[in-house]
Amino acid sequence: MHILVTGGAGFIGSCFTRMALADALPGLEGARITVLDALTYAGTTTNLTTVLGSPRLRFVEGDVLDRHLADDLVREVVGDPAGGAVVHFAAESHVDRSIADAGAFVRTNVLGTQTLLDAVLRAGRGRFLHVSTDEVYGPVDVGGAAETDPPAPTSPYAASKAAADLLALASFKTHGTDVVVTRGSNTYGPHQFPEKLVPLFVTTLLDGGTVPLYGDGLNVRSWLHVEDHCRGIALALTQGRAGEVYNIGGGTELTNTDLTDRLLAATGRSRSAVVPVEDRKGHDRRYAVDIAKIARLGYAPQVPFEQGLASTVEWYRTRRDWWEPLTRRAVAEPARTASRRSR
Ligand code: NAD
Ligand code: TDX
Repeated sequence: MHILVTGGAGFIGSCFTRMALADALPGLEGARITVLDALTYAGTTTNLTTVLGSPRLRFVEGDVLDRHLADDLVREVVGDPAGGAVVHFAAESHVDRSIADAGAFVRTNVLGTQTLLDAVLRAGRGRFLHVSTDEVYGPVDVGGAAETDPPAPTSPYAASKAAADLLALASFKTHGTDVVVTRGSNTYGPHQFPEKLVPLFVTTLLDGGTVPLYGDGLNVRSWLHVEDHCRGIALALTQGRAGEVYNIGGGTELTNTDLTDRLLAATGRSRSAVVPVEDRKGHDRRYAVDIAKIARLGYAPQVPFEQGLASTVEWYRTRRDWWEPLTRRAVAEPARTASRRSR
């Protein structure tokens, strides 16, 4: 199989690429991967250093909004004699940035997804897996959102992802495109850009700084290790039914305060390192998904949270070479979102 992985230089897409090339994703053994990534502030080829020499990997720097490039790459992967597919990770992914400026979110997440769907339609075959998020359901008071629950997104980020989900499903219903959508929970692990809670707090605490806890700290998130997320995506890609949505969760629900306490313990810092700050605008209280549907395909999270968090903290402790250049860059150009980067 030949897979076009958009956003393959980012956090989850690069994990998917590394795992696929290590034959660690059941059903995708031997797959060839073409990564398409614009190398925005969130993408770096250093996430692919260990696999860049693989004869099964090709890296293409480019934008999912580039219709001609999308046509060429999609045609190439679906024309592979072993079959081809698109796994679409590329997105603007940080909620706070979408609150500050939603434009890049609409361009990449909505128009970019439609550009790829059009390319698949023109190619006439090939599965399109859209990597979406539990945030499209909006806040969930009790229990877990089921795939049949209607989208009710709150933030501009979540609204752009919900729009992309609906466009992907519309392509299935209208044109019969072979579309599958996954909706994953908050994902953590190595190689995550230090702006999301876990990597921001870990790197700041390791540096002796203070971390900003929004509002009362009691918002609840459900945590999913990045390798479990990738295994779920691979399962939906190989076993999922066309036109269907699959939630992917990790099962560990924590308030932000609980999670922060664990990160303080893991980095040897005290509560005085936590600064309560003004709440995020429109801050969703709780996300949670019901994973019964993908469990019926054989999915179960494999990484125990304590183990996954400990190894993630250890990764950041030992990989300053990875994150220090990124944090320096972010300090120099904080508001830059969709701009190109040199490698
Ligand atoms: P990320 O921000 O780490 O990576 C995004 C990647 O997409 C980067 O490599 C970036 O350079 C690339 N990109 C951005 N705009 C592009 C464009 N116009 N053309 C080509 N490439 C572009 O994101 P992530 O955390 O790895 O998330 C990947 C996907 O998973 C996203 O679609 C996100 O919505 C979804 N998701 C993320 C989480 C999470 O907790 N991180 C949870 C559920 C779903
Ligand atoms: O500095 C912070 N302080 C803080 O209290 C940050 C960055 C976050 N928070 C809170 C807000 C959330 O309740 O921590 C929680 C997690 O925040 P983020 O890491 O920004 O994640 P979230 O907003 O929940 O969204 C994430 O999960 C779903 C990803 O960013 C999305 O890409 C994914 O779709």
